Amino acid sequence: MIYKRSSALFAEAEKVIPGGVNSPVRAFKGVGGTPIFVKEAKGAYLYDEDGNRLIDYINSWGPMILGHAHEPVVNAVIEKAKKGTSFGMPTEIETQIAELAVSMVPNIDKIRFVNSGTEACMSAVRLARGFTGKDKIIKFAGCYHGHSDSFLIQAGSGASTFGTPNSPGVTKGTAKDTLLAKYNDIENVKALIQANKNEIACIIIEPVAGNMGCIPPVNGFLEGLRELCDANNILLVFDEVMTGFRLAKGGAQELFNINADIVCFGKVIGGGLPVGAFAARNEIMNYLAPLGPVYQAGTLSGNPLAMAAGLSMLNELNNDAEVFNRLKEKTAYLHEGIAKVLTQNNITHTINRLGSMISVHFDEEQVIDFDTAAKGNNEKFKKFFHGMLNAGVYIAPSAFETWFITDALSYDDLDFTISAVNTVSKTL
Ligand code: KE4
Repeated sequence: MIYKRSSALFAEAEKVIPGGVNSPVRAFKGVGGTPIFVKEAKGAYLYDEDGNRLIDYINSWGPMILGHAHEPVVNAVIEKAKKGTSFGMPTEIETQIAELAVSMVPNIDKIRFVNSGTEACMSAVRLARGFTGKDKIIKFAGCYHGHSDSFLIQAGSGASTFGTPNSPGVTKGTAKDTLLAKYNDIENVKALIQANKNEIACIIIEPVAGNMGCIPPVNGFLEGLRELCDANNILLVFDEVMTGFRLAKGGAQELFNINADIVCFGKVIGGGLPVGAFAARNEIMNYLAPLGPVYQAGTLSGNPLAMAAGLSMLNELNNDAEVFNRLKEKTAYLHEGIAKVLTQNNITHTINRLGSMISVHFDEEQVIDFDTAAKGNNEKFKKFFHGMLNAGVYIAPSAFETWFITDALSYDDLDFTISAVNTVSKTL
């Protein structure tokens, strides 16, 4: 594959945008080389600036679950744009998408729209702190909830596991209120709660982790968190920015039949436009301004253009009884095909999958948390990434990301992908 124009465009971008990108993961730092510039996309395919066609397994990191430029979504945006794009005043369409989301997702009475997953998770934590009157939060190593200060925390030194900033600009004062736990380790969570009695406002978790590769919860883990939260007056916050409207209509709450206290959304809910949201039962959501004391706001929150895209997307998913099964079956087919050819080529690997989320790890052992994900052979992953890219298949440019399956993928696309894995794995 030739990437001359992408390279030239990247050189120009670097002069006026930090690192040439508006979000770091796009810069290919995790795999080397220069990022691909996309010209346009349709269905399961990206068309880059050098005229290459790539089968897309990122789909804008999740939103394009029905494929790029999905007609009903595009038409809804075009029609809405003709009537104005934002007013900073209430519009009927906000109520329409809110009613639809509340009807699709269990255990929520109200929803507040924002402009990103970061904003949704940041606001959810503030609401949890305001509602409980407690300051500390528990997050999990390897889980990503956006770039709000409270989340940019790595494991603290020593047994205290108090957070320490993993980015300059995050203060020690902020970090001390973030406790870091191990994903899939309920005893570790229990110990943290014991060591911080009556100080923890919420536990925030990706119910299926997608930011250290795809890591499903082990049996009983989410149920254990629910019990610990109930016993200690702690709110359970599900960050469903990735899993929401992807694993099922009702997301992970429906799939695992577990009730979270606050649920965060992003990606799919916006149909490719900037939308995040957080939702809960009335008792909690009524704590939000202008009803209650917890402040949260946004100029473009609920703007009609983004709402038009999101409403169209949610309607498509809500009206198609088979879409989540099709996504699940396509992902299982891909899993089986990739596993078969990697095994035939004696490549040590493990594949994690749930619903339409999947990740390939060049790991000796099962990947169940950040530590085991970090043991993956990153050099092998880099070669794998570039080999697949040259074969015309675009996967996540990082070993710590998930592949996102779109319903626009045909079984021919999946077979093409499996064949590419077979060819590439002979070079690893
Ligand atoms: P945004 O602020 O990027 O819309 O959402 C933050 C976020 C929150 N929660 C989860 C579970 C997420 O996965 C994300 C964002 N995901 C990354 C991909 N792993 C977005 C890609 C990027 O940062 O450019």
